[in-house]
Amino acid sequence: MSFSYDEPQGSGGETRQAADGDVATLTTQQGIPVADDQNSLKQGKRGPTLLEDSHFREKIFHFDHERIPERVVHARGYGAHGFFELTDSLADVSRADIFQRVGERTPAFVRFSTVAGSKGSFDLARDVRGFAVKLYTQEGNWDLVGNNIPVFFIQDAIKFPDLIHSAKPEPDRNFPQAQTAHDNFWDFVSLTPESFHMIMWTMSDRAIPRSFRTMEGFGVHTFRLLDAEGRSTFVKFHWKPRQGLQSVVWNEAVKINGADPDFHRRDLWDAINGGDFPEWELGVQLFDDDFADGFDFDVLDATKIIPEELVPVRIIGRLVLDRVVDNFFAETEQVAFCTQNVPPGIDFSNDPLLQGRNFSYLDTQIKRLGGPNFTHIPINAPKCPMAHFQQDGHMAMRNPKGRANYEPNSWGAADGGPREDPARGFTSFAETADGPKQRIRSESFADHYSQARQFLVSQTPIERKHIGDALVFELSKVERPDIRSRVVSHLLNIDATLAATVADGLGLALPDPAVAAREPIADLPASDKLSIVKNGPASFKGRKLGILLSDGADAAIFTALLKAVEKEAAVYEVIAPKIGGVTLSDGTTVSAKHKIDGGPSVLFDAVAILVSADGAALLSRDAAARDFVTDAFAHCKYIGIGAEAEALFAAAGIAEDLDEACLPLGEAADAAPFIEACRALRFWPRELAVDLDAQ
Ligand code: HDE
Repeated sequence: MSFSYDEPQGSGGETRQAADGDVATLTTQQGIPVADDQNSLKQGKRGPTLLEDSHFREKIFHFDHERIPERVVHARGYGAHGFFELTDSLADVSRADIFQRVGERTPAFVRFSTVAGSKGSFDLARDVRGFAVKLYTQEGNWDLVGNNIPVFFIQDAIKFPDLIHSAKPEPDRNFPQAQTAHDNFWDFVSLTPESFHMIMWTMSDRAIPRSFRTMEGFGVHTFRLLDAEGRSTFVKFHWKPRQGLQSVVWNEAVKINGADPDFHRRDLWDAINGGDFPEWELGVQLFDDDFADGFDFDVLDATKIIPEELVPVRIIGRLVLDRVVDNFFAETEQVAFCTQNVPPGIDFSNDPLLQGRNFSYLDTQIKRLGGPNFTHIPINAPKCPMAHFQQDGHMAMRNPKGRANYEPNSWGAADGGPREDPARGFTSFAETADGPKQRIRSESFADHYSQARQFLVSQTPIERKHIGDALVFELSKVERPDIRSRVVSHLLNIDATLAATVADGLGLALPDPAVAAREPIADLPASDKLSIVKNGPASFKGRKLGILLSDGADAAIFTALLKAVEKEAAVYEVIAPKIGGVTLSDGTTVSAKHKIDGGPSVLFDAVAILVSADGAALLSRDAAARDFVTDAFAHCKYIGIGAEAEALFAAAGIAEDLDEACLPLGEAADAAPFIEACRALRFWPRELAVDLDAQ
């Protein structure tokens, strides 16, 4: 045993390690040393257990109370520590302390999540990903609680419970888990046309990211920055991954969820522990009232983006994740993000979704973490000085000393406690707001289709195809034909070809277009930034090669492959018929990370098959080995093929189909060109050859 309770976990502080040989004594929570942790106290050898056994009672009571309610949304998440470093000062537009001094680092904690699934669901659900960042600034915590998609399904927070109820498992049967492919979701969104821009994003490959490391993050709402004079500049926040954008394909996602439900958390854990620290640039889109007034859409409408072509993204810093948590519960589960946590110099806009969120998050944390003192939990505590008169409550850890616990008071500087500071303290933008009290949606929010179309036309052909495929898949799980038809009626207002493809895929007659709340403004120009394929990585760095080996595989080629992988700063894992590993042609042994059926090719970005003739003959008779190559092929991966591997491809029935992304690994000199080719990540033309829907 090597931990103590001296330092609260998640504080970043050192924990006391028992010296070698100096094993700590097991104690109760009260510190009483325990003599026997194997047997409860009984009356006689075979008699009843005694109520008197306080160690047993304490242990079981504590166990019974181990669970806290999971988050009502974003229950499944994974977090890591790091820092934000300012690279370009924003002092010209904001007095926020974090934006003043170039080069200064601010500690950060990030939690990524899926939205709909429960805590134990799988990582590769088709879903939005949460991208919540807590920045421990010197003027208090700033929580930028964003998503990996820059828009949202609804415009007003009052619809959030309905949206989430519709997406979660249906209440009578409690399925399906972690998916929107069911009647209730599509019923709700098809009756809520404002959701159709977001639907284009969630049906795109954005909703099945390859890794948390390869997705963007967005603050979504329009916020304000305030300078020292209280002048306001509107801002939208963007996190751009240095790793480039990358997603998986749907058939792969379905299989990854079975092969490794923890695919995304394992990926983050492995990358950080392997020293490959993921990094995002923080970008801001800054604009003023004139731009907002002249923009085709309302900047307060969270179902709209501001294309980067109209307002460029200015990069002002970088976020690096360089430390995994010490304890999942203490940090990732207990971290409590609140949109209303913004330091002086940042402020809210009137976006009705943001206004609603500012109420919801504090409320939900009090319920989830059991009381108002959740800010005393180390992961939530600010790292700057704090002083206030809030006191008591469950689990109060930090309590004020002295006599004054109110203000104003006349106890003087030493005993009187903290005082307000009008110059330094948080101030809100002095916005004028007037008008009748009413429940109304502004007319300026009414164009639901133009930006949905803009998103679609910004995609490459293969990405467009995936959107059509995803819609057909999801709607094929919807039982009521009238709901399917209603969805297609909205698609007709977005793109006639997409609507026709989806109707055809479902075997459905084309309905009339839905009646639009307002005529779409215009056919907006494509924006390259909206495509994943156009914003991929420049290298294979941080990607994973799966190397399928058999006994007798060529040692020189294997060594050359490892060198090429290392040069690219990529990683590899060996898959073999037996977990004990293989003996290569030169007699060296290589241990395996996976047995073949435990390491299917869906877990890798590219694969190489290095086998002997005997190995190929053996693997040809193995269904998992045949799946390994057919899946890699079907998922458009780059495949390196050793000289003897052909029999396996023949047995898998794809020997005749091999294309230019199936590269020879016949000699050591082939290794480097193969890894260089892998930079493209996928050979998309192949999908058109292997997918019946595309033919
Ligand atoms: Fe959330 N959301 N949300 N949300 N949200 C929560 O807070 C809510 C919305 C987002 O890793 C809850 O602590 C309302 C948009 C993330 O801990 C809850 C509305 C965006 C996370 C809540 C929204 C988000 C949450 C549940 C509509 C992207 C996970 C547990 C107005 C900009 C944070 C919790 C983490 C979590 C409410 C819409 C992002 C109930 C009412 C839009 C990343 O407070």
